[in-house]
Amino acid sequence: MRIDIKDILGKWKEYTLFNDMGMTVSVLDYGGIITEIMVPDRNGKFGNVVLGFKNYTEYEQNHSNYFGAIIGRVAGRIEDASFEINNQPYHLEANEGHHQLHGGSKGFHQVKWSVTPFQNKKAVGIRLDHKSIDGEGGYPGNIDITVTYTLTNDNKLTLEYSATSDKTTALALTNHSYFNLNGDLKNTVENHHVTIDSGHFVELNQELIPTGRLISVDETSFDFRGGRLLKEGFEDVSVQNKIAGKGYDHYFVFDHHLENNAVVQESSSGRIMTMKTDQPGMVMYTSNTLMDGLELKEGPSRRYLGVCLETQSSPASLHHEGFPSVILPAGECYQKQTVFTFGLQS
Ligand code: G6D
Repeated sequence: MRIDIKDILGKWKEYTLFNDMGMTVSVLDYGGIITEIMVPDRNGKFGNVVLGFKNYTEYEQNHSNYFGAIIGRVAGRIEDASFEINNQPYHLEANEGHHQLHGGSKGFHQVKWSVTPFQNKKAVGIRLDHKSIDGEGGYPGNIDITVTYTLTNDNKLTLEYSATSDKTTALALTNHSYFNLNGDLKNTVENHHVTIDSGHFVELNQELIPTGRLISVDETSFDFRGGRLLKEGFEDVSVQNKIAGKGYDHYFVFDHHLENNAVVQESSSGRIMTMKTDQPGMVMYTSNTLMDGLELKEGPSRRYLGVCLETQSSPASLHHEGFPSVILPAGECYQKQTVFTFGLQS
């Protein structure tokens, strides 16, 4: 196990974590961006299973896809870029129409995090720290945030998020990696077989804003409890698939009935990725609006090239009852964990 550190563009650092099995995870201090994850296929050939730019300056110049980045203060869309806490209204920066997406332009995806590498007998990783000041982006509270990426020899990548605020505020942190288990962008994720332990998802309106309704997945292309190919939601599209741009961009509420909250498999490579989290749900986004022609590490971008599993609570809770809350009371500790495990199908 080891950590290599590279200077990037004279202003950032990239930390590459190596375990003893050959798996590597590379992360920038800028945005906490995961730039590469190398895992083997069934023939032992290592390939990169996340989307990332070839030219790193693009991470700063083109935020619109949030490749690999830490997202916050609140991941997802906040309707009308506003909310109330204890009858106190807060007006945020509206960076998508009159709504806020992914914490606004001052979101955590564009922060240079303070990084501390660590290593012990069982693990190698980095701790990323950032202080978000009261009023930043319109949010209340001075918040100290720590995100930890840990790699172990069982090919698990553990993402841990902790934070405390001196005022009651809204917080929903996640990571916005786009996974593609084909490896090296050989194909889109249409052929990915996905299982999600969820019986309900959040209905969206035409602006991708939650309507306040939870919809049963029964008899729909959103029922992943028995597993299904992602392309079924790209072709035989329901109204909700159409609203998302002929795919998925929806929050799934976990039932916690299955061993894993989600499983992604790709048959030609034999790769499998399981995801376990203590979060109440996740947004699955299938890069429906990923534009063509961006220069990624292994080739040009195109639609459906990656699938994001953005574990989080739901910002719909700021405007509707019955959704997993994003409110963090003053002085309470926000503590969340998501584990991605990479392996081969038996
Ligand atoms: C689109 O609606 C989607 C978001 O969910 C995603 O995070 C973003 O692209 C990258 O806006």
